[in-house]
Amino acid sequence: MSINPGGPEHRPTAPATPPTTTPSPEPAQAPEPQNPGPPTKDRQPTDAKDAALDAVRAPDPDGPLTTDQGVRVDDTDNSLSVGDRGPTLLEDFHLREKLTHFDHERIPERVVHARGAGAYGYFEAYESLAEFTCADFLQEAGRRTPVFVRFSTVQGPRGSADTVRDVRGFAVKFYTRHGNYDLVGNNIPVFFIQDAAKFPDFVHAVKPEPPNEIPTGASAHDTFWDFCSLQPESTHMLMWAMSDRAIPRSYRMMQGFGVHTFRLVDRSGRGTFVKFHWRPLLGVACQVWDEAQLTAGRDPDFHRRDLWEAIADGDFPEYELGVQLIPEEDEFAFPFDLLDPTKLVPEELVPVRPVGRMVLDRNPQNFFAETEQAAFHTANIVPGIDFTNDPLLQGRNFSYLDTQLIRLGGPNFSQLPVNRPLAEVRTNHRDGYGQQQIHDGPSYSPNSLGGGCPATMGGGHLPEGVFQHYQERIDGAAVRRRSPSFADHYSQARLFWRSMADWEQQHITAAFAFELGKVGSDEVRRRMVGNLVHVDGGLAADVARRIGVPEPQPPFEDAALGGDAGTTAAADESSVSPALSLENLRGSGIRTRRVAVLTAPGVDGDQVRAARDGLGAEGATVETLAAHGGHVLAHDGGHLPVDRPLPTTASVLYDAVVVPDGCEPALSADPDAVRFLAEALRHGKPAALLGSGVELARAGGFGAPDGLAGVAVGGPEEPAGREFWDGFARLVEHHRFPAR
Ligand code: HDE
Repeated sequence: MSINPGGPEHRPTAPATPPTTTPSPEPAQAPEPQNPGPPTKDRQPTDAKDAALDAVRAPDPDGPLTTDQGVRVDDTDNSLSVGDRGPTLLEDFHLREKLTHFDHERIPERVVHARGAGAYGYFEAYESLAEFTCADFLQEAGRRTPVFVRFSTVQGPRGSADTVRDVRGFAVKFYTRHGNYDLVGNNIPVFFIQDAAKFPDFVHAVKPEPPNEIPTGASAHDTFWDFCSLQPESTHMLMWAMSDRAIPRSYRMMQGFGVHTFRLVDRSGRGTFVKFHWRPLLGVACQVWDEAQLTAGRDPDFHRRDLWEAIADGDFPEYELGVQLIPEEDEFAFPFDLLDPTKLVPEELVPVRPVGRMVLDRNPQNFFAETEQAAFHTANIVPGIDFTNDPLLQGRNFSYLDTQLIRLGGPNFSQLPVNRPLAEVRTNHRDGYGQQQIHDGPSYSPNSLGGGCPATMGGGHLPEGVFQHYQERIDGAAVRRRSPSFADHYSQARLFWRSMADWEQQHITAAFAFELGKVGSDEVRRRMVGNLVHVDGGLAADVARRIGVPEPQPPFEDAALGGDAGTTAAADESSVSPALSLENLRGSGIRTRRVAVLTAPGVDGDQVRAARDGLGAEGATVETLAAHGGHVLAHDGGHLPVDRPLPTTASVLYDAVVVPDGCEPALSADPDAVRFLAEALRHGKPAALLGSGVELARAGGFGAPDGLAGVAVGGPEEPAGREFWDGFARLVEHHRFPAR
């Protein structure tokens, strides 16, 4: 047997800090997680939010059909007409109600982040962060707070494919005892623009082009690159968007970031700057570009399905929340502005401190009611958390409320079950579309009638749980201009580039070449190459060559941007940030990795069983594929159950492949099987080839498969015992061998 692990050594992520005490008996507390599967009317609620939702869950109707008014219906299949072949009568109120309701079933999709998937779960604090914040969910080790999370793509409409090259949204709603807190982040720690005023321009540029609404779910088109080439502040984010971060393997395997610098505020009103990070326990894993494109065709719901199935199977996705804490007195200690959302704080300068974990343990019951109607808002903050003057964040604080008004049809969307806080709500707001509450008493303040007005707590020492804005001293003239401290657009783009492994740099170069290769305007392509010169001359030259525009020549001056516009000498040009490389973000173990075993009549049944047992014992999902469904006849006369017929699936839906002995010449004669393995090998996936299994690789054009990184070759005699599968599991753990 030979196992060629290739690539640098695996580095596991740091273990999560375990909670030090037991959960507190708070009302918003969740009992021990269990796999509830899709909710049923009989199961116990998993936490306080789940229990609250129970009150509005409509069970599968059991009993006679009625109208909206509760009138029992005699027939819902035939409309009321004059005779058998005559016109339909207007008095058929059931028909009219049925059609009217149907006609109004759609609401506007989100203007960005329209495509998404949601899940419930809980956040559990590791320790008290009371030294820095009075936020309820961070006060006590073990305290659990229910959450709802929505992951999304940005550019495509609701029905677009999951695996497009795009930023992913990572929005978390914490139902805390002091009200709802929304952390509306992305899987990339910086953004394309610095000021909210540019957001409509940016989105108009990246969305499909107006005349023909093309392309769907893609940024590889003229208007996007036109905008970016003229807006150098987008360069750092472009480096991330062209990296494999923009084609995640799964929502369960991507990081999340709050992006902006926020503020934690303690009981005494003292502020500390904070950057939020989510880190997936399974490690960060991405697809390769060809794989992502093929997946979009084979299973456009790839990420949505993956999340749903993992939760339904009890493999609850888990993420660790980390914070970078920056004392207020260090506000100006960095060579960039903390308020600039195109910059990150390198982890080597300010380490990420783990403060808790989030577990997603419950699928929604109804996509529309819960995931589609979930309304996130950056201004939903709670005591202990506050904003900064990041101009992008300030604009978001207006935009999210505004967008819900049109999307959810009025001001009462907070009363929708998924949005309803667990904390008590008592306001003087009244009326409006879709009002769900029957209010009593006066709705103004102050009042002396009725039960008196809801109390406020202004001034002096505030009791726990009352929000008071951070008292920042602000003094200045009203100006319309970008702060000079935001002018450096390239130092961190260069830092990112320098921090990438060779294969990551190759993928970034190829992605720029792909995207710009699809741009029709020669001027835009040249200008963009000119922009990349400021990141790396070699990158710019490589891209230029591939897309057929003149290569920039050293000393890499860019006329369009005026020399080295926007760079500063302040940044250390030799530093790297290892934390940015995917090499250092791999997970450990193979839990939930999908492994395909290709079989044909005559297959060595012992090897198939050994693969299933060996990899399955480590938590992988192992599936047996054959040309047809049912069973496949093994060499020993046994019948092996087939999980999926080959024509219904594809290698892009798996993480690794096993080809046992005994399947030749059948497999090599089957184009689906040949393609399956060849594609997996091209995409850098681990493969185990046993005995004649190597023939299938040869049939796919891989002449010497045993020399390939990530390929384990075993002899025919080998029923492939523990040692072999342990070794192969380590290859699967490595996930991809992109240098292949
Ligand atoms: Fe958003 N963004 N955004 N955004 N955003 C929306 O709100 C907006 C920005 C993000 O799963 C919209 O409810 C402006 C940064 C996520 O429901 C809208 C600006 C980051 C989601 C909106 C930004 C995000 C949205 C559309 C610049 C990462 C999906 C529907 C000033 C930190 C939330 C909606 C969900 C959604 C506006 C920039 C993340 C229109 C004006 C930066 C994850 O309000």
